[in-house]
Amino acid sequence: MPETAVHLGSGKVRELYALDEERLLLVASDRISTFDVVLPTEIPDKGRVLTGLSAFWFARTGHIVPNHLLELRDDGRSLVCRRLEMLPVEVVVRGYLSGSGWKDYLATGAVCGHPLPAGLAESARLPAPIVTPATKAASGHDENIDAATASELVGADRWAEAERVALALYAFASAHAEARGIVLADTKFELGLDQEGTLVLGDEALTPDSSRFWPAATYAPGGAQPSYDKQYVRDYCERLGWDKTDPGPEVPADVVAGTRARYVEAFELLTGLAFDDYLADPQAVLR
Ligand code: PZK
Repeated sequence: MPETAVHLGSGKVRELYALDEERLLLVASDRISTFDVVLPTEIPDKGRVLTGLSAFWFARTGHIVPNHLLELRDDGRSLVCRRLEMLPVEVVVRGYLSGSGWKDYLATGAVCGHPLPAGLAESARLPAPIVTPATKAASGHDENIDAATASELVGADRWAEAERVALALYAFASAHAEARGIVLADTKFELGLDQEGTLVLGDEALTPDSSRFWPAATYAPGGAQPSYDKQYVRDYCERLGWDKTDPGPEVPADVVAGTRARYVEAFELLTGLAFDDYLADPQAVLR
């Protein structure tokens, strides 16, 4: 009997379906967002790159925390997952000072309640990685909160466990990435509870959409770093003079091809697997 999937929701670039009471299907599209707007032009295979990377990390981090992955489908872009009760807090780990962390540091000298040394440059490596919780605000944007607020939302013991797991995942993945030429500046984890109340890693994990990937070769603190994957698209949009409101611009073929190549390059560096081999047999990423 064929499975019927009930559409539960759309993210900016992916779709969520219910397969049954216990299982969800996460489908990654080829849509790309920049400056918070989804562009009308797709990046071929982007969804497969992100799905393959997530599956790669899930297969290699089970010793740190269990995760929701049940099956990587042979289309290479969808994951069958255990249904969890998601925590109402996003768990961001930052190893470098960028984005909202840099803005908070400039304004207050701290990031989500973590005091930091004075005089750090934009994109500086932090003395040690920090966990900065966030919640989905009504605006749809993430809103940084402090650890006390996160503890109130999920309980102090659960928050302590989430912090410990997130730091261990970041330590594992950032060491792997940096050895392969990619700086994992920061990354966002979404955790949930299974039916036994065990903490489980959900969502996508350690992809360029849930993280900041920077090329290690050109890393230089003192300014914003180029994005490993989206820089061509951003540069094109800046050259156009687009006002960054919806709708975004169509992107020309050379920018699409360059961007696709960057996604594929990140996939190949991190997994050690040729992307064509992933397309031929997605299960290869789990071995
Ligand atoms: C869950 N989202 C985000 C929204 C998407 C994704 N394992 C899980 N159990 C229960 N809920 C979720 C998950 C996961 N992962 C994820 N919302 C709920 C989301 C829209 C589209 F693809």
